[in-house]
Amino acid sequence: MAQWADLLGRFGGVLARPGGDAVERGRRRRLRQHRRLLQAELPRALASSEIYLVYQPKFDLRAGRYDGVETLLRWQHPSLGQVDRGSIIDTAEASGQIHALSLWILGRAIDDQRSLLARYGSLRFHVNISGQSLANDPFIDRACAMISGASGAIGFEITETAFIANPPAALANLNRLVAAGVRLSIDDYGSGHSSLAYLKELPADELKIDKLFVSGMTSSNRDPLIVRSTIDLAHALGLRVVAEGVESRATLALLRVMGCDIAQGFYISPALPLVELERFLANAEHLKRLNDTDISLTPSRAFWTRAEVESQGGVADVLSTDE
Ligand code: G
Ligand code: MN
Repeated sequence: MAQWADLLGRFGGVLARPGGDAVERGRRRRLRQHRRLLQAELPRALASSEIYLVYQPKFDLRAGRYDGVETLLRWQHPSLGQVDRGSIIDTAEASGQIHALSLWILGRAIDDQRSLLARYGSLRFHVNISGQSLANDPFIDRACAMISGASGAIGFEITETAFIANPPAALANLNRLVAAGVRLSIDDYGSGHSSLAYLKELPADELKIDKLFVSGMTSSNRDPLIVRSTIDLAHALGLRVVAEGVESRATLALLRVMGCDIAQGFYISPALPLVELERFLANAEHLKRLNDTDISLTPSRAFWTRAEVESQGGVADVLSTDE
């Protein structure tokens, strides 16, 4: 009897879920090994050209021209292939390398911005910054010094993690960045990483609506209502609105009618290496395509309620485009 109780105690979990825990343990072990590998290789990869930056254009819907670019990190590993951006950031955060990585990204972005100065000097370069770095005074000192030497405007995209560790310290640092000319964007708004509480506190200039709500906007009944209300809320608070994940002409047209300020997404352009970004910016056909508002949608149509949208059978019905 004692033996049986002992066995149950030791193997009860496994008996209850045959194989389940072993599978989960295996998955976690592989994840840890993967992270350890990335962690060990990060410094080498930064010094080589395995890690590089790409830039996704942000299009100003009112002015009809490009407003800036978002800087995104890529790691083409020789044996692992393209490493997921989230894993790179998680690894750098867990191993104390995040400040060095963010400063490397900022430095590279400033260099690339300078190389575009002659033709595209007005483009603001936006960089994603971890909440850990925002709470770190030496990081902020270094970032402000670098930004004071930049040839153009810089923006930081941040999420609520900016506030988690030490809210007063983070706020003081954000205000220092703003004083240094940095525009702050609240990233991934609505996806669970940002909340209304942060809208009240952050000295931000811009709100980025998560692609979760934007990419399906013309095929969903609720998403367009959420997007429109968020645009109104942001405007009431004096924030500019960026919609990310714009994947179609119909979505761009709808956002324009709703008064959205800036659009970003595959329909405008995917993130591009610097040389391709330059080629994209110089191509007048793209600007023509993005400014083509020849779409049958009347402004009043942007102010539906859920009941109206549902009774019309969805937003797609009131949009007619020749995509
Ligand atoms: O949340 P953040 O702004 O960091 O996300 C940027 C990511 O979104 C990049 O990895 C980029 O490749 C991806 N992305 C950019 N444009 C689009 C788009 O139009 N649709 C989708 N699904 N993803 C996009
Ligand atoms: Mn971002």
